[in-house]
Amino acid sequence: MDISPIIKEKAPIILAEIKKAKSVLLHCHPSPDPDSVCSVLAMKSAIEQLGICATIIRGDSEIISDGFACFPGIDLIVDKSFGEVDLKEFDLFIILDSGSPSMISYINTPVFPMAIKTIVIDHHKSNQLYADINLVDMCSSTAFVLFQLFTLWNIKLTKDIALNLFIGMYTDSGGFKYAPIDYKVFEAAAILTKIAPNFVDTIFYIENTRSKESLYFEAIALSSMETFLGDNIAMASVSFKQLEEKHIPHDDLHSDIPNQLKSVVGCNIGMILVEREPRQIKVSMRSRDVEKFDVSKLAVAFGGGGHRAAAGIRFVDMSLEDVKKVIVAKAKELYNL
Ligand SMILES: [Mn+2]
Repeated sequence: MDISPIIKEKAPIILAEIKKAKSVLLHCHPSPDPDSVCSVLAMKSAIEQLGICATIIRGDSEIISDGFACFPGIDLIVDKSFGEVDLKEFDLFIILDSGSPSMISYINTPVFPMAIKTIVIDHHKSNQLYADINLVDMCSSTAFVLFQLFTLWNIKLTKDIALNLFIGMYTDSGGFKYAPIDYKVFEAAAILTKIAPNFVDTIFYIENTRSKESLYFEAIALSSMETFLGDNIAMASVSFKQLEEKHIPHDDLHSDIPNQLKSVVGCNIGMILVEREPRQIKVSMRSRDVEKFDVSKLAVAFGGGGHRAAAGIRFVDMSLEDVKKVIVAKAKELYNL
């Protein structure tokens, strides 16, 4: 199995830090996706195999999606936000799948360096390398970075670890279809699915636990579609008022809308603007041409982050109309439209 050179270089350094620790803290990032949750669950199991304690906190999001109920170990996540943690109880914080301190907590953003040793393990191009030790490999998922680390550390891939790693790799790559993806990911997937053949049931469960509110949300979003800059940008937007009218909770705001928008020929960037709270707007973007339309550039210009193909931004104290204007103006400049 080919292992990425940067992972080979950092693997022994990170392992030495874990072995020195007595108690390790792990977190789910705000609005956690399966790569965030499955990666921390797999990491907790691996750390425990090494004979060391590990605690996962749920982080900013009050509820973890119903679709994740079948992830092995999900019940072990402690119901605490980052602000509720006493750092004195830990001597190492391993930060997974989080490109910036605001992905540890948006509500209670930590300041670095922290009072305890910190390690970042991530795959986001925009990662700010803010911890004491940073391992950022720009592959398809954090779970895939962990698969390689665990191989080097000789961690036994139990059925639970294998299922969590597989689900993180599968979902973050859109079902093995988003770049960067190559034979190495499939080699890893082959090893993991041999150990955890029940992966199909888990995928079915994730994809078939939708609420009707999440469909209302998609309906509102799609019917709001507008295009800008000669159709290069296709944008959907949903206001706080609309969320209230249909009683749509924050939990149901995940969607595939930006991907659907960028699937139209000529629409090179698909994006959705959601006013989650009055005048607080979350933007998710997808690119259909990562060479010409690297959306991480647009995100970083507004303090956001992500990858060339998928990125996000949060705006505070701005109206939907103003956010649209500033994004379109910046896109015009960045992409010479
Ligand atoms: Mn990820």
